[in-house]
Amino acid sequence: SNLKIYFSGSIRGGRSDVDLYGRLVEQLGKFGKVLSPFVADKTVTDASVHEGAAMTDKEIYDRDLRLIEECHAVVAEVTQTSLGVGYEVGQAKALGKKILCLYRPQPGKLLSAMIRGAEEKGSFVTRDYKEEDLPEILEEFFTECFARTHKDSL
Ligand code: 6IA
Repeated sequence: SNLKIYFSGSIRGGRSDVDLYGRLVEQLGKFGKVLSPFVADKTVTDASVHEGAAMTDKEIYDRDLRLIEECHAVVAEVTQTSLGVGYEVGQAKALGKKILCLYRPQPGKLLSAMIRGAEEKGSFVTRDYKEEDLPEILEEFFTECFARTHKDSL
C-alpha cells in the first residue's frame, strides 16, 4: 500500500500510553507507511530533550507539520489529553485529511467536544474503543475512507 499515515499521540501531555502507541503503530503498518514512529518511541519522554539528537521545538513543529501535509490519513490516540495531538488533528482537518480519533472511555472523563463534535461521515471519525477492537476499527476506517477512491487519490 502507498498510503501514508501520520500517527498522533501524547508526548508532553504525558507518556502513560506509550506502549499502546507502539502496538497501534505496528497494526497501522498493515494499512500503510507510518510517517511518525517517534510518537511510539519509548526513549522519547515528556521531560527529556534527547541527548545529542536534540531538535529544537521549531524543528519538531516544522518537521511534523510537513509530514501531516504529506500524509493521507491521521490516526490519533486521543485518550491522554495533549495540546499537540489536538493541534495536529485540527491542522489535519483544515488540510482535508482523513482522520480517525481513537478514545478509550474512562469514568469521570469526557472527550473534548472539539474532537467528538467534529464527526463527518467518511472523513472525520471518532471511535470509542477497547484495545481488542482495534483490528476491526482500523479495517473499517481504511476500507470506508480509502477503498473506493484509493487508486484515484494516491
Ligand atoms: O503536546 P504534546 O507534546 O503531547 O504533542 C504530541 C504530538 O506533537 C505528537 O503527535 C507529535 O506528532 C508532536 N510532537 C510533540 N513533541 C514532539 C517531539 N518531541 N518529537 C516529535 N513529535 C513531537 C521529541 C523531543 C525529542 C528531541 C526528544
